[in-house]
Amino acid sequence: MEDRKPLKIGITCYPLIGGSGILATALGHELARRGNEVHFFSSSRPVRLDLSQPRIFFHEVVVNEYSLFKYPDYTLPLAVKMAGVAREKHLDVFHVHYAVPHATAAYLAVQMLGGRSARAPKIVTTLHGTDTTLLGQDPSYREAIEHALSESDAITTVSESLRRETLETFDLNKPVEVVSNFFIPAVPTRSRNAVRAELGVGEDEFLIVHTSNVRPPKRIDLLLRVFAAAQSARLMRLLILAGGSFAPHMPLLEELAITDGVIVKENVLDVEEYLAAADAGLYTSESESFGLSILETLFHAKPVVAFRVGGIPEVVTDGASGFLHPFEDIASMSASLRRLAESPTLATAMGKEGKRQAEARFSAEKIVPLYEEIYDRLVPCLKPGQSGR
Ligand code: GMT
Repeated sequence: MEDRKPLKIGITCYPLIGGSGILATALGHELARRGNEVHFFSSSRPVRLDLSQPRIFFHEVVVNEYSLFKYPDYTLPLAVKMAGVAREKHLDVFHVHYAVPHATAAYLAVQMLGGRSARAPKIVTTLHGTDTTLLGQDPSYREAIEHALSESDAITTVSESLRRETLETFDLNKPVEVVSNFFIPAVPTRSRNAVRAELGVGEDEFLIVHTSNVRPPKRIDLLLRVFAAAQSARLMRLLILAGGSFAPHMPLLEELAITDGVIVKENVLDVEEYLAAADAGLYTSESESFGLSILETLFHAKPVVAFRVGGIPEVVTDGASGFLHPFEDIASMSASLRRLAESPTLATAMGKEGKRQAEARFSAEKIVPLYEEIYDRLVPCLKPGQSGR
């Protein structure tokens, strides 16, 4: 870290609740802490971005709603903003998180700067999941994503599973590298008892936590059905930290008669104190390239019960840090929850093992240098005495 030349890096991401924006923000913070200058591009300040940190800058992309346009355009103002800042600040790298439309905007920005040359920023595109698994299959997007990836100088995915899917989906002219997600847990500001008191959950109750954007791939229907089937001698509660409206799922809560057991909190930005106050995590996604929320749960020493889909088996070790089950196997999943609820010793031991594995494999110290190595490989070396472009 000490003997490398700090770089000027432009990070483009979505600003609101979503794994790719959260990861991009944490990466920017770490890169700046390590001496790099980091410029964020987004339509509003990413929710977790701390602008008081040295070497962090934010460039808002303003979308004009011209009356001629039926749909506002974001890609062109983003590209123009990226080109303008790169020109003025001499950026070395554009690191875009989530291909659509960020990788295309980066390509356009480089074209506006005169095309690929030693002076234009290098483009690193990190695929996060649905940009490959959903949009990559959509005929209206596939070719544009493939083009932007082919014009990127490096492509990364957040798991081996997403790498395989990317290679199956797109015809690419360069390798796809895996750089896993990472997480830095915050120190909770409230005690477990204080958080449980706020939720109305007793110390002896088994508190299961689920945190997600509650969009269709998260399969909230299965989440509720697993919880409904899991009731045991020990009182169980399910806390859902929803990064969006939970209203569409309320009828199923009532149909399953679990309204009293389920606590829903919408648009919670600071999920960590709730993770720390829980006893286990439950995730029922039908596809998940990595599962950043799952990693956050492991970092708070809670065992995770999930389906064996996508990149989740790269994050959770079945039988050690949690239990993985075939997709839609509600009965075996609810049995695992009961097992954890009825054996606090097992739940604590698995939680500790999950935290140990998460720290060993997905810490910032381990992952962030992997991105720096990619940047350093792409950016032309300066001669001694030169400070930057
Ligand atoms: O979960 C989402 O739909 C949001 C999406 C995103 O790009 O913000 O999440 C994806 O990226 C996360 C960060 O890399 C991954 O942890 C999630 O697994 C991934 N989601 C899916 O693959 C469905």
